[in-house]
Amino acid sequence: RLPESNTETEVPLSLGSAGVALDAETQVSQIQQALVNNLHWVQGKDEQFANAHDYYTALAHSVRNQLLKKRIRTAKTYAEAKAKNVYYLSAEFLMGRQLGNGLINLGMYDTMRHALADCGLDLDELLEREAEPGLGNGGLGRLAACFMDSLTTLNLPAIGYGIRYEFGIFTQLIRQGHQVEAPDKWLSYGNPWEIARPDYRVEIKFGGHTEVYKKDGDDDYQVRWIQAQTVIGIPHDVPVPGYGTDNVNLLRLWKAEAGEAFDLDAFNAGDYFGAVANKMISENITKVLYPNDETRQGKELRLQQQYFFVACSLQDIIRLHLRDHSNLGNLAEFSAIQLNDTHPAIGVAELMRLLIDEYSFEWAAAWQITQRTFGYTNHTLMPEALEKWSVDLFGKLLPRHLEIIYEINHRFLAQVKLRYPNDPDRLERLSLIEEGGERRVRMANLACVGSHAINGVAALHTELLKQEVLQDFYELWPDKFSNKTNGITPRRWLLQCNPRLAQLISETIGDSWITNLDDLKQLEAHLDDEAFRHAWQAIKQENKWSLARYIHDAVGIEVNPDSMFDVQIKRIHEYKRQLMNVLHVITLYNRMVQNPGDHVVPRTVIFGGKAAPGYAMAKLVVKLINAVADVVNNDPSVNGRLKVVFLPNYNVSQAQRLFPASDLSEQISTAGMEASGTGNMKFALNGALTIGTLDGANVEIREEVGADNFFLFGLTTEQVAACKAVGHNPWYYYDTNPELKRTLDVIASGLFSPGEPDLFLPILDSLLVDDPYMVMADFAAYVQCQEHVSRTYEDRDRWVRMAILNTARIGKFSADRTIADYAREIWKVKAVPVAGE
Ligand code: 4GP
Repeated sequence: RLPESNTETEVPLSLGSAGVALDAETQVSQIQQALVNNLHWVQGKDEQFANAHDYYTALAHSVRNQLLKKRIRTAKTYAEAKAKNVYYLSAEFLMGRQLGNGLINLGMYDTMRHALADCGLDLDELLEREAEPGLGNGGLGRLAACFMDSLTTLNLPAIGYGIRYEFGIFTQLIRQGHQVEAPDKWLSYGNPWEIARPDYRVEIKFGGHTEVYKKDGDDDYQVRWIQAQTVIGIPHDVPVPGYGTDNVNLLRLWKAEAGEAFDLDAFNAGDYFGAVANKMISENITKVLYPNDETRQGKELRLQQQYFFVACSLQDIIRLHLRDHSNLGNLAEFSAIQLNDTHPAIGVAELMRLLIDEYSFEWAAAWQITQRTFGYTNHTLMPEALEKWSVDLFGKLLPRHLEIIYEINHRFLAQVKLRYPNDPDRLERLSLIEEGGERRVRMANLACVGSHAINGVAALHTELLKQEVLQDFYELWPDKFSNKTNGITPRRWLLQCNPRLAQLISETIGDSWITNLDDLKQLEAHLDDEAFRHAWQAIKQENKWSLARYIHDAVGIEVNPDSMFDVQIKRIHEYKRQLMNVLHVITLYNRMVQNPGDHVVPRTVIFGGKAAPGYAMAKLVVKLINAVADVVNNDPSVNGRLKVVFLPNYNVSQAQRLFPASDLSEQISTAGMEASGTGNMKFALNGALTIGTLDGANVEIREEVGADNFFLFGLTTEQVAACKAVGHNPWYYYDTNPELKRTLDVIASGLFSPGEPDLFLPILDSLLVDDPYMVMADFAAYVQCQEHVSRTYEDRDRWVRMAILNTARIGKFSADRTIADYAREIWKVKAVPVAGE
C-alpha cells in the first residue's frame, strides 16, 4: 500500500520545521513517499523483498534527511555568526537509540506513527530494529548524551568529540545465574546515523623521540617530535537534534585507520601478512570500549585511545578556528573545551604542544590560552578512578608530552613553593608526578592545573572534592571551583519513554514543561483533583502491565502488576549496595517462611546492571541476586507475594521501559560515595518515590520534593567517617540484630548455592571482616525504612499524591538547567538560533 517511488533526490518532507504547516493528509503522503524512496534508493529493495530491517533503515534515512537539512543551515549560521563554540570531550557517549528521539525532537512522532500504520507498518516494531550504540559504561557517558540534547535544544553551538568504538559495552548474558560477557556487534547492520568524513582526516603520531632543531632563519631552538608510528583519524558525524529548534549540532566520533595501509617493503619481500599487520595494530585503537566503570586500568591501549581522540579533536578544533580567524591567539575567546572526567586530560599537554611546537607560541602565551580554554568536570570520588599513567609507558608512547608535563610541573611547583615556602608534603601532593615506587603521571592534577574551571556534579560531591580529593587545589585556587548539579533530558526521559504520562501532563498544564521543566510545578494545583489522581495511577498501572509483559518475554518470570515495583538499575558496584537490597529480599523471604500467615505488601524487586568483567565481587552479587530469585520465585509458600527479577543486559533502551513502570527507586549508596546519580532523577520525573541515603544528588532531590515525599535512611557522610575512625565492627550488628544474623546464616547454609556451599563466602567475608561499604551498619535502618515504604504503599491515594509531588518538583534536574549554568558560568557561550526555513 505504499506509493510508487519517484526519483526526486531531495525527499520532500518538511514536517517539524517552523512555519510550514502542511495539512495532515499531505504530511502523511509525503512521509510515505519519502519512505518508499529510501526503501528503493537506499536499501535497493521493493516491498516484495523488504524486511523489517529495510523499513527501519529507510525510515532512519527519512529522519536523517530532515536532520541534515537543518544541519546544513546550522553550520552556515554558526560560521556567519563567528560565535563561541563548546567542545565537549568525552571518551564515552551513551546516546541510546536515535530514531525515536529524532522523531520526538523533530515533532514528527505521532504523524509518523499514523503514516506508517496507514500502510500496515508498526512504528514500535521498527524502533526495536535499531541497535543501541553502547559507547559508554554508565553515568558519565549517559550524562554526556543528555548534555548534547540540551546543548542543541538551547541553540548553543557545540560539538561532542569522542571515539567510534567498533564494539561498545559488552552484551550481558546470564548463564546459570552468572554474568557472561558477549561482544556488542552494534555496527553489523551498518549505522544509518553516521556520515564518515574522510576529507577531515587527521594524522596522529605515537612513540619515537624528540629532537631540538633551529628553524630556517630563526635563532631560537624548537623541539620536534619524530614519531615511530602514524595513525589516521577519520571523523564520523552523527547529527544531534534539539527539541523544537532548527539547530542541529554534531557528535563527531573518531575511527582509527592505519597511516600506511601496507608496509611496501614487507610486501615486496613476500611477507603479505606482515605488510598488513601494522594496519591491524592501528585499527585496534578504536576497536573496543574498556568496560570498567569508576575503576581505571593503566593499560597502554587505553592511553592510546585517550590521546588518539583528544589529538584528533584538537586538530579539528584548530582547523575550525583558523577557518574563521587568522591565528590561534584568540582561541579561548571562541572555544570552550570541557574535559568529561580525566580521560581527555592529556588535551592540556597536547594543546601546549600544538601551540608551541607547531604554531611557534611562547610558553607563557600558550599556557594562558590553554588554561582559559579548558574546564574539567570530576565524576567520582572513588580512589580507583583517579587515572595515573606510569612515566615509562607515557614516555614511550608520548615522549614530547612527557617533556611538556615536566615543564608544566616545574613552573607550577615553583609557584606553589612561593606561596607555601616550607611545605614539602603539599608539594608532593600537588605534583603532576607521583613519586615513591613507580613514578606516575597524575591526570587529575594535570586537568586541575590546565583548566580555569573545576566542577563536581552535585552539591555534596563538590564539597567533598574541596575537602578531600582536590583539597590542595581548592586551597590554592578556590575561585576555580564550582558546583554544577547534574540533570537529565526531559525529552528522552519523560516525553519519549512515558508517552501516556507526558500526555496527561500536557493535557493538564500545557506542554511548556518539555523545554521548561520547572513548569511541572503547576501540577501541584491539581493534587486534590481526584480524577487527575486516578488518571495518574491508571497510567502507572498500564506502564507496569507493559513492563510485566516485557519481563515475561525476557526472562520467563510472571510478575504481578499490582505488587509494588521496587527497582534498582545501575552498574553493579559494591558502593551502590545492590547487596544490601538483596539482603533485604532474603529478610522478607525469611519472614514469609517463618510466619506464613502474616500480612505482607506484595513486592516485585527488579535489578538491572552490568558488572565490570574483572570485578569478581560485583559478579558474585549478580549471581546471588539470581540465586535468591530462583529460590524465592519458586517457593509455593511465598505465593507470589515476593518476586525477584534480574533483567539481563541493562542499557538505555531497557531503562526507557523501566523508569515509567517503577514505584520505588533504590538510591542506597554508602553516603559520600555516589558523586551524583542521574537515574535517581529519571525515577522521580516518572513519579517513582525514592528510598535513599543522603548521598550525591539525593540530597538535593529530597530538598526539592520535600522530606515528606522521600524515604530517607542511613548514616550520613560524617557518620560514616566517624564510624570508620573509631573502627567499624560489623560483628556487632551480626550479634545484636537477629534478622540480619538469620539472613547471613541462610546464605552461609548454602540454600542459595546448592552443591556449592562456599560459593558466597567472599560476600560473607567482606560483610563480616571489614564491611567497607557499611552494609551491616545501615542494614537495620534500611529494613525499617522499607517497612515504612510498604505501609505507605498500602495507602494508595497517599502514595499517588507523593508521586505527583515528586514529578511536580523535580524541575531543577533538567539538563537544560545544568547546561545553562555551564554556559553562563564556565563556557561563556551564547545561543545562536538558526532561523526557520
Ligand atoms: C558517574 C558517577 O558515579 C555518578 O554518580 C554521576 O551521576 C555520573 O558519573 C555523572 O556525573 N561516574 C562515572 C565514572 O560514570 O565513570 O566515574
